[in-house]
Amino acid sequence: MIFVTSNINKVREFEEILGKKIEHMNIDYKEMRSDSPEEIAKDAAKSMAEQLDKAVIVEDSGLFIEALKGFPGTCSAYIHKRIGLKGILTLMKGIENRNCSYKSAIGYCEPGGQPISFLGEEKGAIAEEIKGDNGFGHDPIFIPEDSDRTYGQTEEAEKHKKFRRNAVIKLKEFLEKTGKTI
Ligand code: ITT
Repeated sequence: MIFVTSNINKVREFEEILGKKIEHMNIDYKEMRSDSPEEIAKDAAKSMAEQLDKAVIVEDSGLFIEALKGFPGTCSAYIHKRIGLKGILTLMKGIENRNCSYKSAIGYCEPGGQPISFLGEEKGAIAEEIKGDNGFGHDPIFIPEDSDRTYGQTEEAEKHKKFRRNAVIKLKEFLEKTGKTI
């Protein structure tokens, strides 16, 4: 089984949650267009499983901001590269409703099989300014529910992120139930 991703931070977080090293391949695969991270993860898992002729896991994640009707959502990586954290804060200037959620969808597929997905979600708020340099991506502007600090301000942020942990735990339980190992 192989984790296909171009994002080494995701590999580190999966390994932290699973407590073991996992095999990964750095492939920047094409993503279908959809508002659903689960749909994207399933589609990518299926095409990579056929291409590599191996059981594959992929992960599609993103930040969904309520006041921006779910933007940047499944376009999070693209938007992050283009306008960065400052761009998101500019879009959110003067907006009182800072509610958002982070989603992580893991897609799993075996060659010739049907893809399945596991979703992890976590509610939070968009910070007023960029804070901290732990973690990666949107961590310096994401304040998890019941906290007043961003994940950027949280030491060993990877140990605390519920959205990725919940998705990885669901995958792990599925694999254990079906007698497979990661
Ligand atoms: P893949 O090759 O696995 O697709 P990617 O980085 O392009 O890598 P996504 O398409 O899932 O991944 O994009 C999600 C983006 O959301 C990612 O580029 C980061 O900017 C951000 N992101 C993902 N996980 C995050 C996390 O735990 N904390 C903060 N930001 C995160």
